Amino acid sequence: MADKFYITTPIYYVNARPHVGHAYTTLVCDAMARRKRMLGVDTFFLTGTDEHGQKIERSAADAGVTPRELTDRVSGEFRALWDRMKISYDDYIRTTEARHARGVQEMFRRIRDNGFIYKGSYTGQYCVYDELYVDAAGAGALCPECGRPTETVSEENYFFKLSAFEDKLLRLYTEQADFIRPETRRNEVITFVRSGLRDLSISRSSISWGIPVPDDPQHVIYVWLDALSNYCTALGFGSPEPKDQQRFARYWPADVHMIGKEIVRFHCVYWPAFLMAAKLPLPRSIIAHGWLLFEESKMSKSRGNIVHPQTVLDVLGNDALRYFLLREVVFGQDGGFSFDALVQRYNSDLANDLGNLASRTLTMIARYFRGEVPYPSSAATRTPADEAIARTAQETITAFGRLWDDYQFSRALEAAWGLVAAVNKYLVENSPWAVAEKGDDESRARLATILYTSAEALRVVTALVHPAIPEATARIWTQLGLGEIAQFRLSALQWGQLQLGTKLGPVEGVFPRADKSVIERMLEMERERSKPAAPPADTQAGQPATQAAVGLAPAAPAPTATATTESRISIDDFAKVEMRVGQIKVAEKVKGADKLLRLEVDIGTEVRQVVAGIAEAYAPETLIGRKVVVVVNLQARKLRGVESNGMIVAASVGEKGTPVLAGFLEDVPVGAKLK
Ligand code: ME8
Repeated sequence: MADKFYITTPIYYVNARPHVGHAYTTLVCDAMARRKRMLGVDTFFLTGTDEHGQKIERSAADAGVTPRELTDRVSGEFRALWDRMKISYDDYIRTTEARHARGVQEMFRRIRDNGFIYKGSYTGQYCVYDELYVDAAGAGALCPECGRPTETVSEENYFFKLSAFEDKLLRLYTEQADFIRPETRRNEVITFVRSGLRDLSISRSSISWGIPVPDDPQHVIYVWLDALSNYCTALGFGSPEPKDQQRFARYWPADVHMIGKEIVRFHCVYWPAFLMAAKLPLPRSIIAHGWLLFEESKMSKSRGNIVHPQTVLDVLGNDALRYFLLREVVFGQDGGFSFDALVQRYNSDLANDLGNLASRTLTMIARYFRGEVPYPSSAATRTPADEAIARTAQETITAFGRLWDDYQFSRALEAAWGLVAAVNKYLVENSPWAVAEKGDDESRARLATILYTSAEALRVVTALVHPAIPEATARIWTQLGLGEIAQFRLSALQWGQLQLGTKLGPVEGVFPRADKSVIERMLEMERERSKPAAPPADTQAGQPATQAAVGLAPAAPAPTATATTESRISIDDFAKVEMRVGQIKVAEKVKGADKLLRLEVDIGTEVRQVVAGIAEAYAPETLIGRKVVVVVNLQARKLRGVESNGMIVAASVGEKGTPVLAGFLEDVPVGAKLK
């Protein structure tokens, strides 16, 4: 087993207040860190806030405060929330700290001294929302990541020779197969890198809210180079202090960078390239999880559909939020958040299943054995039902570890609850309350065995799920008379360790049942907490674009007026056109055709090859993963010898009919029908 474990969350932007999406990433990391510590692994868990860049500078200006005031306030809010959620972080880095600036400058210097930085001039599009340079798009073009309008940047910059790392990165993804997980993300990254990497601008001279470039303070360092370096600077990278250097040497490279799927490119392409250029070891793995959706779209400030974790904490508590998210969301995939589902899970799994197991087992030991764990009867008199629980518990220990280590948190918890259900059934079938009525010696021995078996199974489950629901399990552990759960070594866990005669602590319920009114209460609290949802200022609204199609034919000229009444079609005519949401998996130029791209588009039921006349407006690599509208019931045609099975819908803008792909502001499932 590795002797150290270093895990990080993304550092969160301070332009928005924390929501359940941020809490999800952080609590997953916290749960992983807790299990590692329980296994005796020297663990370092880092989180923090990302405070520089144009986006933050503007948010502060909009709020009428200085960037420093904004960052102090919001960073403090994130930290207070993590403290309330008992997040066991070992350090909290802020990119506005001096220790960070020093480390980032050292990173820049190393990359420069190794010959990977040069000065050049950049004119192109920049998405302030994603803090991303966007390739191959003209003035006013929309960001391929978020769909917001980009801004033209024209300045002298420092450039990073990203193009020099294409082969090295591809080799990394092949040789270190679990560098990027899950597999779908890995494939996207490989396709992106294979389609060619351009050098990257890594400084800005038109903004000042950032870390100055060493020896050239007119420039500030690109916010993503600044932000990514936090994973090193927090450990002490760039510090002259021996103790910082030792910490860096001890924990770097990171074992897990946990991120949401939208920042994969920064972590899996830019970050390893920066590290290679600085001649630093690479992280062991980057794990990208899916999004939490609320009312079916990605929970985010700009959509105004966030849930504040505080609401759930106020009403149902920390463990309820943690358990729900770890159990309900299939890790790696998008998952919906709803108050109904939260309360249902809480009541069925926590209040009913685990809560009942704990309270009846402990109450009966208190009542029938004066609060001391009883002696089970000799092996010869144990029943197959007793043995089955022991076996299930032992199997659950193994299965839980295997699933958890494979990031299948939901299935690991399901396995643990399988044991809970088995013991609850065992209790019903063996009715210790009825056995207790009898009072003869044999019945007394039987009662002891049943209650020992349930208490031991309860101990096993409690230890296993402590990283997921730390507070209630700590209380159950104390009630079992076992002291501090954090001191327990999970690596030693096996059936039969509960010592006979262990004196129980005071018994109390851990999960009071929630009635239906709590849903309304939480919704009301959310209404109070959320400001009225104004449409985001930076969406595409008002684009002077008319719908046209690009696909089989080059972009059609933009119509000058909408159809007259006479030429309108019936709804039945329209219904003949079948349009679906597709996701681009592969994009490449068609040889010998300047305007055409060959796309492979997942339309839910199959992956289609479509040839689209959008090559002059979109670089292929910017399209991977993008969701588009596909006309799926057109007859197949060949263009330049390549078969096209459908058409991608786009607006045709301006005199030249520049195509702008139709898309969605909300996240929509692949295959969804348009009507
Ligand atoms: O991207 N569902 O910061 P950020 C699940 N500063 N997770 C979500 C989520 C959702 N709806 N919304 C946010 C940045 N997250 C950069 C990172 S790292 C060097 C710099 C989580 O405030 C998820 O982990 O936009 C996502 O990657 C992160 O918050 C983005 O936070």
